[in-house]
Amino acid sequence: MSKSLPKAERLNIRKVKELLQTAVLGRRGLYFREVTSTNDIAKDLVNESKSEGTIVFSETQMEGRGRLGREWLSPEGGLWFSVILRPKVQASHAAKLSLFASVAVAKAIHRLYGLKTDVKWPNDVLIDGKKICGILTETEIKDQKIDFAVLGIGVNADFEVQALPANIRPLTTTLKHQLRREVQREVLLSELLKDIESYYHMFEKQKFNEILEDWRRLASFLGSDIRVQTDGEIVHGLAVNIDNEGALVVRLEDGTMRNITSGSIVAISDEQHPEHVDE
Ligand code: BT5
Repeated sequence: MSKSLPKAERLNIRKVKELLQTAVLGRRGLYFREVTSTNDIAKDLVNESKSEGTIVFSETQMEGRGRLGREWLSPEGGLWFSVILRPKVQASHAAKLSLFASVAVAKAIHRLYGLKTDVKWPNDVLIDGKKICGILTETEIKDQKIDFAVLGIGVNADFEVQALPANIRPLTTTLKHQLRREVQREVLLSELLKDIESYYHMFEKQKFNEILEDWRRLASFLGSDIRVQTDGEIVHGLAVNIDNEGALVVRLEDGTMRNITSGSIVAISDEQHPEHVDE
């Protein structure tokens, strides 16, 4: 349990501060040994002055959340944190928050460890087809603009896959497992914040095409046959692209196109049809 976590295994906040290269993100942070969900704590802080960029970090979460009410398991050694953002951007762009966050995480992990990372619509980062990171973005909309967003980021960092239940292990990986060594979470967190901040600047400046292009480059499932669970049905077809709003575009077997705004990809075939991917 986190209460007995030895000091050497806790996140070293002083080291994170030394390593931090951001202007705003993570300059103010709250550290916990155990919380329900870092997103919940972050949401309570939103209305404090200068909340933008505040991060909430916890060694474990007792009620870590995924999307659509799903559970997010958060053993010790992970990087479980939330970032408060207050972009003055139209609500219609909110879906791009998770997209840019997943690109930032994928790039930082690749740069730090040389591992090949992919993104999977709408909010996952994968290594070898297995989930290394999940993102839960929660937004509040006011007057058709984003009032605040809480980016909840979970990276399976410095623990073994065996710390997770057997049923999700086949679809999951951790950095410790991939690298066969311990991971310095302080370094990882500061690099993640750097990349998230630079993509956040792009988002604020409405450079959406650049964000979407970077996302597409990392989305190796585009061009594959996929199955998507959405609104009580499974959609089967070819993953063609994401549209400018961040919806997944699937070509169905009868040739019609379907833009899916909410759902989860539940299967990706190994066979690629790259000629079908829109450039
Ligand atoms: C996500 O949901 O992937 C979003 C996860 C966001 C977690 C962060 S941690 C900090 C912040 N605080 C929170 O409470 N949440 C955020 P989704 O796409 O719905 O995926 C959830 C599914 O992933 C579950 O149903 C499991 O099958 C699987 N899963 C659960 N824990 C996992 C883990 N640690 N690693 C990989 N897969 C996991």
